[in-house]
Amino acid sequence: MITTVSGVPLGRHVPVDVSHPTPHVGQNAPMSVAILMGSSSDASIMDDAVQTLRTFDVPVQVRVLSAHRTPDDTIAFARGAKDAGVKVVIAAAGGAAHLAGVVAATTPLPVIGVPIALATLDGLDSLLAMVQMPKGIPVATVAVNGARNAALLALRIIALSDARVATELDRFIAELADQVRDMDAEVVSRYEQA
Ligand code: RP5
Repeated sequence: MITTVSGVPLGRHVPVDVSHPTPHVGQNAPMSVAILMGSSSDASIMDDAVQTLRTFDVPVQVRVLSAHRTPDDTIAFARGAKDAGVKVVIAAAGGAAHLAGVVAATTPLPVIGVPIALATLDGLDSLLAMVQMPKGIPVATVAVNGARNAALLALRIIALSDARVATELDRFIAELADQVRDMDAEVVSRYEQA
């Protein structure tokens, strides 16, 4: 049961250790989601995805794999991901962000791209590089720095074949709605008094 969704805001900033190439979460468990990023500098954004998936008790593997700096490692990982038990890949990169496209080209798994905003161009470059994939090889691109939605989309995919995750997602969505109703009540009350 997810008691932390409303109690602890998803996205609290816990550093992600991406310095070691082996998974540090669910090491002996079957993998469900692989979170790839082009650099450890992306981890501060992608931590939100890691924490979201952990909140739902979905095993996560986090790796730094660069399409241009470690292309062989990236392709090797992508080619083996399905047999390794990965169900969904989340790929985050900034700039000429081809990581998600390269991964999607080398695995049949669904790939969710997270465009990372760098200091120049505010992430528009990353967004266009991911979202404008030519037809044939899809990357489901979320918003710039949209790590949490990437995780939630991955959870929706997993929920198609995992009743527990489906139930937890339903509860999460209901809690989101309750939070907005609370906001509504507070704002209505504030302006009624004014
Ligand atoms: C991309 O280049 C990475 O995904 C990162 O967003 C960006 C900058 O990388 P660093 O120079 O910080 O390693 O490949």
